Amino acid sequence: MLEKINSPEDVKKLNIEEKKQLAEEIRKYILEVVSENGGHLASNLGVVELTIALHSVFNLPEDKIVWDVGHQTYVHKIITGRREQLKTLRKLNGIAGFPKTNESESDCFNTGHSSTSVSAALGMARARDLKGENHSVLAVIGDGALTGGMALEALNDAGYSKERMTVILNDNEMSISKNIGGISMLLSKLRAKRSYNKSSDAVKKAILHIPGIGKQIVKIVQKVKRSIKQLIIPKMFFEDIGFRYLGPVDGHDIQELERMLKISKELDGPVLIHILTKKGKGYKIAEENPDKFHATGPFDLETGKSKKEKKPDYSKIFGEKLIELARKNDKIVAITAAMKDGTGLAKFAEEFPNRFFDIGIAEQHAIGVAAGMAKAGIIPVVPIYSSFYQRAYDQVIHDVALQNLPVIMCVDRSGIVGQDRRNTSRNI
Ligand SMILES: Cc1ncc(C[n+]2csc(CCOP(=O)(O)OP(=O)(O)O)c2C)c(N)n1
Repeated sequence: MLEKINSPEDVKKLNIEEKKQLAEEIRKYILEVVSENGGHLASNLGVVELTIALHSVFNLPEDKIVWDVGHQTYVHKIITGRREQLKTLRKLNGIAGFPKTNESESDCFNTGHSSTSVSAALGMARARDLKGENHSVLAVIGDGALTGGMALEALNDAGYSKERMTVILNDNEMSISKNIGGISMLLSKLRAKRSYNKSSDAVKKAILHIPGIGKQIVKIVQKVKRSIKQLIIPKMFFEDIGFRYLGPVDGHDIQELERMLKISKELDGPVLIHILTKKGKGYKIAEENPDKFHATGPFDLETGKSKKEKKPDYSKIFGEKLIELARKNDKIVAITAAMKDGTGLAKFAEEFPNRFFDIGIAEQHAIGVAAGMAKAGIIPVVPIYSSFYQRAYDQVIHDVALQNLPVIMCVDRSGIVGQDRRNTSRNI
């Protein structure tokens, strides 16, 4: 079936069973390409059904979808006429691993750095209204990216301004490693709502079968249920800041996703659809190790083992040296902006759990916190990829340098990372 998919129109023609089969074929194809070339695997396997549903309900390029980070757009690229090009992923002059406006008119906005999608989508929705146009605008953002300050600033603005737009929150409980923090706690409470609704539906069905009094009991139970629900389910954060909240929805159920997307299309004002997905879905080895398969080099499909022997790299050597220093000096702490593995801090986190802080995808906050700790006599070490350090330039200058504070800033990947072209300049 995949061979016949050359544009979103071809997806729209399929019935639900065919779409399910297409989902399986897309997974198989992505696995073939990524195991051969390397690339972002687990996040793409997690959004197959979502992407099929989006292209079934919306019409690109007229409608706009902004993908946060953009590492999960392989499925979108396959559906929007770039199936064969995907085979050139991570090759010289090959297809980009992220959305690129100069690659396809279906990519409406370049992304790479996290947490930008809601701002961009809100901007596009505002422009649409100013120009008297009528298309839909969506942002697809992960629960990890939602920990970034820019995303929260955007929700704040969007909820208040009542612009017609849809935010799809793709909640797989993972950033690159396990997502942590207050937002992640909030989402787990909202997820509980799904199991609560499911179990109460089952109870309702059972009671209705009691002859004679079934309906009456259900009515009483529903009244009690509403008051219990108020206690169990937290006040809806998203509703309180101005969004219509839909969900949580099973993010692997194409029909249910399409239903929700169609509802959101009809609603005025900002809507947030909370979908639950599994990172690595359909490939057991990635489901069990979503962090390892977030981004990977070429690997063996049967065993999941890397095809290239991994030599010690700068991040690993940095991590080992930091442990050595930390053993001698208990003032040393490590801070990461959701990049524990990438920056070589995983072993440090194991050995010094109380001196390790994953503060979410929030580089600016990482430096702010480090400045506070340094002021109070602690020695914070903050490794961040060079590209993402851009986020924290103001804090580096304003909070650290101008106060002459001893924060140890380490710049990881401070060279050309050829294969993983994320920046907007063509060859980086
Ligand atoms: C500013 C910034 N910091 C760090 C990263 C590295 N990074 C890429 S994806 C990712 C996790 C994203 O998690 P989530 O948004 O939940 O998406 P998922 O991969 O789980 O679908 C991180 C930390 C980034 N892209 N941008």
